[in-house]
Amino acid sequence: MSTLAPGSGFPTTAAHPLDPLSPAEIDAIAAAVRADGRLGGLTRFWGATLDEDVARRTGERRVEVHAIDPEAHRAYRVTVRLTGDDSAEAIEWTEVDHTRPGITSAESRAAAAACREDPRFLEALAKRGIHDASLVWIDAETIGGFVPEKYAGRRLAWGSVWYRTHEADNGYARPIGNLVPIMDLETGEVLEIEDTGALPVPQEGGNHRSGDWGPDRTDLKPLEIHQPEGPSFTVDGWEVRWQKWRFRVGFTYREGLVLYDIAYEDDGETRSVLKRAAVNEMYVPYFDTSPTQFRKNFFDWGEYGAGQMTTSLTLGCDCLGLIHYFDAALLDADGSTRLIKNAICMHEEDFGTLHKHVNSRTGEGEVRRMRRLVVSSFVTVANYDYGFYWNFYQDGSIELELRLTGILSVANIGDGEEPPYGRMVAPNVQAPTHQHYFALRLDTAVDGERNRLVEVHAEPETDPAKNPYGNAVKTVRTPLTTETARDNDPTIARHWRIESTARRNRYGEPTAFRLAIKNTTRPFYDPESVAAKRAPFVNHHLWATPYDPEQRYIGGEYPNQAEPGEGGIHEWQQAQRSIDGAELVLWPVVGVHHIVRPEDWPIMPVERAYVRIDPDGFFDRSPALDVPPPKACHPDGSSCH
Ligand SMILES: [Cu+2]
Repeated sequence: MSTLAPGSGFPTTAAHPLDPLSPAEIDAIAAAVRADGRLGGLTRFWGATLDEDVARRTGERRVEVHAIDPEAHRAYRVTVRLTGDDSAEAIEWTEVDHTRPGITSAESRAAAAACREDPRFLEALAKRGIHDASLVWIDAETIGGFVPEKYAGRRLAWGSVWYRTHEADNGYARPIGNLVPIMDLETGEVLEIEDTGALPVPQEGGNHRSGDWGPDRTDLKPLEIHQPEGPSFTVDGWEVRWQKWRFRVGFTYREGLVLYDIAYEDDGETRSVLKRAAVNEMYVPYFDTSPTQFRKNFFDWGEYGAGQMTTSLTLGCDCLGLIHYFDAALLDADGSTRLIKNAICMHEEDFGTLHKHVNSRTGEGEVRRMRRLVVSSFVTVANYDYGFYWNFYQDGSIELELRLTGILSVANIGDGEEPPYGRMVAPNVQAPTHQHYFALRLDTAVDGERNRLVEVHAEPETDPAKNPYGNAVKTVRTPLTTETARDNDPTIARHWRIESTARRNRYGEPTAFRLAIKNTTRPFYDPESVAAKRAPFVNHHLWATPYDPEQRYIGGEYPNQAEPGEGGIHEWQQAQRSIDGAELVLWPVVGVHHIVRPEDWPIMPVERAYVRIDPDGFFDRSPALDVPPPKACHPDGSSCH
């Protein structure tokens, strides 16, 4: 059973400078930008994002908006000041390269519509036996690194093409191979159609509704969550308190769910841990050279926007129990305000054993059950669905759980052919091997604004005098004092400590949290490839920089159609600034190398990846010793609840 907790919806009080933009504010922002008069009627907007640095320093709410004027082939980054009472004024216009802002939903739709009317495209469909273009989907895909010379300077996309046998059919199960339209997103022109030969259109459907693959199983009994006394969390506007944790929830156009000012209430004292936490970028390269696949490498946040693609969660399905939902508001491509109902879900979960010990001499046992608070949202990037779960635990730890599900991005393949760089998932359908990289941004604040980064690993004691039995293994701590990029190595227990510069624990050590990246991979492609040049940040698993309000996105401000290698953290780090006792920003990069399984089809069971942020000498002992025993625990251990 699931119930809506009181206060769900869009918090109506804009009480804090970091609160997400409200629908009324977004209305005012769009009106202020349009009032200037320099933009044409077809202008598209790419996001409205609060200037968090100004908001934090001065309390003033300034917003950055991108406006793309397709008729003038111009784009602007407009700074808008919210002046209170839901009014706004545009105070600064900076022209930016019109090819560079991310692709808007309006552009995607217009490009698809243009294809459906293009005689060359219709002819190519007809060659494949498709005569109703209304059943064809065309997704506008970013083209970075593959802009044809003759179209330099144009705002472009290439199209992936999908077929449905009827309106309700899953198009992502029927890829149309060897057919790629190249589209100008401003003029609406289909510049050319690449047709490298018709392949058989996949015949097997990939729908996944109840009953599509036979009757549903019938032996599943109800499992219900009851919270008769209400949730253990409290919510005030966008601020949350739960089990000594407190933080603010936020939402941005580009990064989606953001958390601010994560702190722990320790014996009446509020101790800061993280100033800001978000998934900053996603990069997904594919490893197939076929004509419809070789361009596939996407910055899903910087080239589209996580907020833009965040989907509404549904009560009782995504989350169980007593649920608090936060709505989110967005500036849509056409300048209207879009409210995403239930964009962020918050609920508690039982998470098994917190700690346990049985005294086998006396038979006395102590066990505590772990509860966690889960703050989550889902982003649907065309076929794929990504879940972002920030888990807070009673033992002082924080975890980001990444969940990958949805529909694989597949390719059409000829009869009897074997995919050289993928797996077959259905007749004439192969799923290319690919990777998912999630780059986090963590602005650290462990017991104060200034932190130190220390790398830790295990190594054998090499001094024979100290190691008479050969069993000595040292834990080596290496301070990282200059901005850097490090690689994970679980075989030597490598992890990182985020140390306070202001506080020590009772052993004299700096108080700290430990960062561990539980899932990693590395790029395998040629260093000269487009993917390698476009996303150098995936070459390492942890980047560390000093805070700079201008350095917000690990892959650069505008990865769309960027010159490969232009912008981003590898450029910032050339300055080799000190991070010793700095306002530290950490950028963990979590990679998943996805060798597809037939069982990932037609809809992929959730795959998980993790980042852990655990207290490491932040407390003097376990902070969970005051968690009470379960209420009804039978002495024979037969049932606890
Ligand atoms: Cu995948």
